[in-house]
Amino acid sequence: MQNDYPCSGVPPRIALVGNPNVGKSSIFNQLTGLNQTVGNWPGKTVELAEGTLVFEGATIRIVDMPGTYSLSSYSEEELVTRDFLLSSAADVIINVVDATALERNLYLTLQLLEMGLPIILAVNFIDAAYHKGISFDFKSLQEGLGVTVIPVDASSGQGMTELMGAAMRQLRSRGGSRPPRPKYGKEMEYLIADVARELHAGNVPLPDGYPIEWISLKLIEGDPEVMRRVKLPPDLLARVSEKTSAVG
Ligand SMILES: Nc1nc2c(ncn2[C@@H]2O[C@H](COP(=O)(O)OP(=O)(O)OP(=O)(O)O)[C@@H](O)[C@H]2O)c(=O)[nH]1
Ligand SMILES: [Mg+2]
Repeated sequence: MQNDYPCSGVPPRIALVGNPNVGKSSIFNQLTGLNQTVGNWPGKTVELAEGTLVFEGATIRIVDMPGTYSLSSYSEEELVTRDFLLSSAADVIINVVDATALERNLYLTLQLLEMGLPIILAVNFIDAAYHKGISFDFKSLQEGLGVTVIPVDASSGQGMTELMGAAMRQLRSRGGSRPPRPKYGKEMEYLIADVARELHAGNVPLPDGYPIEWISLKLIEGDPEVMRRVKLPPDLLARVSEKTSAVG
């Protein structure tokens, strides 16, 4: 099966997302070589490098995102990345993590999963990790997160074919195999569902592509950017604040 993608005619796009210095650009260079251009995301000052590669006969676009530790809305990089990902600009996300600092890197992974995005995990710096004597149970990691995990070494290019193979499988599933959202305690899950119900019942306009449960979670957290973009009628705002403060 080749060239069989959701938007026929437009090459699918894969975004490389991860903490600063985890090897996103190295993977980008390994995959795209010299086929690169640099552009700005509309209305923002952050530059995004885009390149193309041909894999299994299909043309694929790859975007190298700026490094970010989180997807809250406190820096331009975070906001650009978040907007880009939530606007469905990428068909698949390769979340690049540093194998020598896996636990710290997985904080961003959880945020991507919260957003309901189709991610696969590239565990980079695998050479450095093995050198340090760190070993991994990739099967448990994969099962625990519900995402495909591929060990890679961007300095040598090891694992790139496997990584692209996994990305292509995700592309071909047409969004049908999105990983599950992480679940919180019973009380929090109840609150998320409750706020989502209120948004739905109140016919509140939501930004395109933003999952309603994610919006609910962000409203509960008081995320300033989501509060700005989702215009809650005053009575609904009061009810949401009341629910939120009852738990917090
Ligand atoms: N040993 C080893 N070095 C790597 C690997 N991947 C990247 N590097 C090195 O790590 C450094 C950072 O890599 P980059 O590709 O620039 O990382 P980045 O994620 O694009 O960084 P930012 O764009 O600043 O967020 C470079 O010196 C790379 O050569 C790897 O798998 N193994
Ligand atoms: Mg980079």
